[in-house]
Amino acid sequence: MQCQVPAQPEPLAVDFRRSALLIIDMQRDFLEPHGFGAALGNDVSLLGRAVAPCKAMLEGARAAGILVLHTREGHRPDLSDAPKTKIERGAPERRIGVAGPMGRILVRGEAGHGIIADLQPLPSEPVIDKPGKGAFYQTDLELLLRNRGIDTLLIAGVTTEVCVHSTVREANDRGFRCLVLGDACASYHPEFHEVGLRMIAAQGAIFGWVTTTEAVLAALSDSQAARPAAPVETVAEVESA
Ligand code: TIU
Repeated sequence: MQCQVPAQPEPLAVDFRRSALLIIDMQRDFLEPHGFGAALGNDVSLLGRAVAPCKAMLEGARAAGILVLHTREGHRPDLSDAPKTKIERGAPERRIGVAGPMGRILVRGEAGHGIIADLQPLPSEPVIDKPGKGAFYQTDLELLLRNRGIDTLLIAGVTTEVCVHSTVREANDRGFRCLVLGDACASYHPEFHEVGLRMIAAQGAIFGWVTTTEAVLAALSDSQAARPAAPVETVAEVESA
């Protein structure tokens, strides 16, 4: 059933049965002190504002039976999947692979690479480990979505102008409709967050649509209320069975 979700630049008709929630890189390395985000010189506390909206959307999606996928940016312990140009960025003592307070920075299996406690994936929810900023680059995300008949992505996570943007652009080019939950995304640079969201919705939704968690949850609730009740067997049908 199609449901209108208020959004920029215009309302979007969404069929929640063909939609998935994609939560991008809500990892300790980006949100907590001493991880990769901090190593790059950022104030990681600025990302905290996205946690409550992400959690509300996660709970709403789970309750409605919407497919939820999580992504994590990070690399193999031997860093063989990390381009030299990515490793060599930033101060030498705080680069990818270097030991930090939460383990080796942005390395799979280390504490900092994990998803924050508030948004822990359920065992049934796919976790996409990605070596790049975009979630489609060198991952099986597209295969998982196509096999489930998904055509619309509800997108949340960090950071707005980096991994969220890269993923929205990749998804848009692959024919997925992206509905970005602006309040469930965040950036170390509030101005980049604002402009990043505007860039997505500009030019008649050049990359996608931008909305709020509240608007999606309200539309989801409406769509469930409007769902036709299961057919009730008549007495005649029961007796003839
Ligand atoms: N630095 C920054 O803003 N972001 C990243 O490096 N990765 C993600 O956005 N996940």
